[in-house]
Amino acid sequence: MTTEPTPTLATALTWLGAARVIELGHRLEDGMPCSPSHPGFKMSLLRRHGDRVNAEGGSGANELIVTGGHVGTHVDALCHAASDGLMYDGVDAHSASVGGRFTVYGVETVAPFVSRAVLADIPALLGVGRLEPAFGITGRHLADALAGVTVNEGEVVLVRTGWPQLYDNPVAYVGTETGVPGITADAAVYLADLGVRAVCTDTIASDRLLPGRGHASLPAHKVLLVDRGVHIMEVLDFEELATTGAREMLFLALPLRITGATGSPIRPIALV
Ligand code: UVW
Repeated sequence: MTTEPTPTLATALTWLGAARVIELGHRLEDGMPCSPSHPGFKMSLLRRHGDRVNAEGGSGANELIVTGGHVGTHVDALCHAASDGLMYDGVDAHSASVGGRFTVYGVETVAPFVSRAVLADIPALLGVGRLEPAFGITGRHLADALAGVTVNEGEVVLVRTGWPQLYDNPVAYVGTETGVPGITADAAVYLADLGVRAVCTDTIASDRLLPGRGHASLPAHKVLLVDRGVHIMEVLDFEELATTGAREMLFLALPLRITGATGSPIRPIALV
């Protein structure tokens, strides 16, 4: 018996047939930008070729990698944020962390992201190359940027600021003193009301960061992760995607299944 693909699968297959694969993330490497809230990335070869050589002349090299779970292009699990000691759905944050890991909402419970995504290109909307430091993206900006594009429940919204243009200058990109553009609490409510599963941004913290305030105040994180159960992906890069003019795409990002962790590196791609 043959079965017809579901409309969703048929759409995906059509996209795959015409696909251009666009990387939406950054490489993990020493010296990359890192939020002051997280331990940075460090990699070192532990065993080099020639350290141990077998009878046939063969050898294996390997490395030690040390990194925070929220370094580089990553996804936030729902246990990453709490407000007044409570996580999403009123789960008590203290009792949900046992033996150095979370027993509820750990990143291992986050299913792969394989869905349609839409791009809200805010610099294109405003006719600028990239947003100014500390620029606050509102729900109105998002509605205007997404005009004419349907957003369905369970999909993903990519919010572009143009900030990856500064990625090679970690101090400017992290923006502790100068601020970083990002979504306001108002924008977060707008996105959650769309029913999306995740919001992806191209900045270090997704939230708008005010000058001199560091990464301490993250109101959009509270709205999305704690109040509404919407995942956040950060440190993506939509610069190449923006040049294609695509406003919708097939989006894939797979978290590592690290038991009880609050976040995980991902490799997000768009098929357009
Ligand atoms: C920051 O780096 C502030 O982002 P998050 O902690 O949400 O991963």
